[in-house]
Amino acid sequence: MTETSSPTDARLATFEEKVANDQRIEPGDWMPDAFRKNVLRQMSQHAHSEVIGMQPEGNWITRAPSLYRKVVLLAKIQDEGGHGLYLYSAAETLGTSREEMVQALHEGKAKYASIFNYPSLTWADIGMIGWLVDGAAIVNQVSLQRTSYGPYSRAMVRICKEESFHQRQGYEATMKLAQGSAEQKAMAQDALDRWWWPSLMMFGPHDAESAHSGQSMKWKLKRESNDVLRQRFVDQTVPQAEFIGLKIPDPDLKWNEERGSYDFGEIDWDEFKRVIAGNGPCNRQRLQHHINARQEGQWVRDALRAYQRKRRTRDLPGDLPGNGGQR
Ligand code: FAQ
Repeated sequence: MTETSSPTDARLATFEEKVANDQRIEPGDWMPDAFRKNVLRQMSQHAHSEVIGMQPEGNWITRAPSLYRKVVLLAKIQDEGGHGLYLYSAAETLGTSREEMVQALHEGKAKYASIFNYPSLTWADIGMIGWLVDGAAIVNQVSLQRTSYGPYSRAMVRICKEESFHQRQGYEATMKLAQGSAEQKAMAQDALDRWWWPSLMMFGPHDAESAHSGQSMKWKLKRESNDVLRQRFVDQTVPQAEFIGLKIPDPDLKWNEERGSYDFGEIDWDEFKRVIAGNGPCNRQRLQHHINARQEGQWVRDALRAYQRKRRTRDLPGDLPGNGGQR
């Protein structure tokens, strides 16, 4: 440290060195406020997405076409709830409680992924959510396994394992429809037509328009840019659609030999902006459902708190056997 440098300079230097050396920033480490704010913003958005994302799929649990499909769907939706919990817990290490994050969601101050503001109209939409939405989520999350904030990175490792199963079950369900009757194939194509473009929007605005990307990439919070990840998703998904005989709804989609990638059409950014501003087809319904569920579950949280208070005052009807009186 030079004579003129402050303790903050030294802590900043340590932080930057860790990032440069690909070490993880841990909750007890000093970090710039802007870093803390940005990680929290992204993680809370991610956690809310996992939880709100349960709604369009939950819509089909009672109408799944077979017991097998119902069991798979139930397991998948429970996984998504679990992902939300890992992410809220990881985000809480930054000093903001889950209550505060949920409050911000309900007040419209925190976002969640735009895709979940679209309705799931037919059973084929459930296949599409697994194949395309989880497919897009994995492309992003594989890269986030190396994010610089330790708890986020570790949560991602676990989440990615489960998302792979989600993508595969969605693709398999879609494949079955595509191989079925003419009506079933048409239903799958209709769902692909409706979910394709919103899936591309999941990756966020173009890099040049992305407010946070520059700084997030410098901090290695984001490892790859929105456009790079979107292109990877297109390149891996187009052959999957061809394999099952479905057509991607994009007249500009074309293999580019020189780039070794697909060229594809422009996203309707006005639609994207409308949806993230709260005016998509289901925004109000999704948020209201979450608010209602939260209110209906209040008694459970109250009962847990009352139990915790009792434990603290040791005013319980007896100890658990064999624990030496420890609670
Ligand atoms: N939707 O500067 P950027 C899943 C906002 S999990 C809504 O580029 P950033 C599992 C952005 O927040 C899916 N808002 O932002 C599942 C910012 O606004 P703010 C969720 C969006 O953060 C499957 C503004 O636009 N995954 O699907 C969207 O650098 C099936 C400017 O954008 C994650 O959240 C959008 N699509 O990059 C569950 C992954 N895009 O905050 C159930 C983690 C952008 O300043 C069923 N997140 N915005 O008010 C990320 O990787 C990043 O946050 C991006 C956006 C890439 C989403």
